[in-house]
Amino acid sequence: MNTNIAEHLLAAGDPESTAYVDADGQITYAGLKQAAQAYAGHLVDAGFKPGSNALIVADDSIATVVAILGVWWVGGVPVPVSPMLTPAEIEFIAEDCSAAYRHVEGQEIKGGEPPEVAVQEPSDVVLIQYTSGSTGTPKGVLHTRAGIDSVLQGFGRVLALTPADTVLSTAKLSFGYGFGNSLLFPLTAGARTVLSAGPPDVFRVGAALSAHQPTVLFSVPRVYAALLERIRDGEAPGLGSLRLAVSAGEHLPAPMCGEFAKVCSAPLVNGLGATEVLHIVVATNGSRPGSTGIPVPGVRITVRDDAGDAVPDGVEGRLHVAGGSVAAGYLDRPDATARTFADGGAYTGDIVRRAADGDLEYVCRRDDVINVGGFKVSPFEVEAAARDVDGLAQCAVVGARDHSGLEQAVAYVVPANGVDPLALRALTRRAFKERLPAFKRPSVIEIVDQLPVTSTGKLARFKLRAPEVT
Ligand code: 3SK
Repeated sequence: MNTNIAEHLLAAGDPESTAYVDADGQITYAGLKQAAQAYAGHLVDAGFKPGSNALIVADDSIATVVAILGVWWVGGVPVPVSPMLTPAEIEFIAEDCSAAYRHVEGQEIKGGEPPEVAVQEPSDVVLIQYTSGSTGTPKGVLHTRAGIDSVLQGFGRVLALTPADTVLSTAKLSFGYGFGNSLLFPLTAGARTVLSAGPPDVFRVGAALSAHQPTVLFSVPRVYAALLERIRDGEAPGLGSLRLAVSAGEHLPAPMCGEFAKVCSAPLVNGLGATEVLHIVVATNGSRPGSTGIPVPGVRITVRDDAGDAVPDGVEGRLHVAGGSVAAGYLDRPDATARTFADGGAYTGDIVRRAADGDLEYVCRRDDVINVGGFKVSPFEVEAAARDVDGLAQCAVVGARDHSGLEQAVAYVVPANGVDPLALRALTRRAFKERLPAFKRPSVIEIVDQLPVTSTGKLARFKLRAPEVT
């Protein structure tokens, strides 16, 4: 096995086979290797040193994959970041990881002379992925070379991709789920991957399905819900080419899984993952409505109480993951690292229950984080964006389930005395638009007279979460 992860991934595919397709064209495995080596040469010319971090702020494209592989080739650490984040968020991350180089969207690369491939040891940190916790301050998750191998031997074996597969992921490379889907797994298998830039709306996904006939689709429940709605409306988006569909990022409601099985012969595998454990660590064996699945190879799961002790089957508790894909911790965050990476593994922040047969059932998040289509949103960050809106007395943001069982961010807003509720709603919406990236903005703003409180006078978020959003 090659020690350098880029060399390892680039060695897998048939040199003449197509590795990637994007809106501008396609590239073979041989072409990808050449482009990554040339990018690596450019990095050396630019003074980039092995072990340094390179921020990659770009949507999915062949150029983005080339940049990631080029950084790896010279022993650097790619830090993929979504271009959907605000400039302030991107600056924060650049500083936080002391980025020595930035690759940005549309950047013209003058390839340099191909340099020597760098050695990467199993314990070397080779990838930093940022995740927002309940506070909204992004934390860099440190993944090792060995961690990547573990995930390839873990969920990679469940997928069993082959060179005959064409992969399409609606989750982007800048998110943990998409990084595995569109880069780690298909390259290792020598498969062909379709990269689609722009928001992963159902029409774009439908068009990509029809145009590229993928055999494997990775997506999130809300995109599957939209695809099912189109099918119900008689607008078939072409699921016929699929041999496998994977749903992760957020909880998959049981009826949706059941409905998918009726319209598509491919199984819909439900997976649970987290950036802290690199990718999916629990997955169903085929379509199993209501189930979150069993551990993937190499992963040990326990359900624990607040003290870290295992709870009996049938009792809900914190999901604890142990195995090789557990990250080395957060970058420069010793306290958060100690809280999350504890007891010989990592806590994902999910509450689950295990049945006697080992099957896990998802219950909820343990913290206040809102999961909107796989994007983890801090309610406090959203509330802060509304804080100085004129005429706003109080604001609380929670996740509430809609009619299809998917979580939406809902802002409850209390007007100050005498303020027109409609005008306040418009002002609040504008503040969210100006200050937050689209995926963090509440889809509903409810005007209420007051916010519910507990007996000790604290905000009772659980009372706001209960109603269904229509
Ligand atoms: O759901 C997530 O947050 C996730 C993160 C990384 C990799 C895979 C998944 C599903």
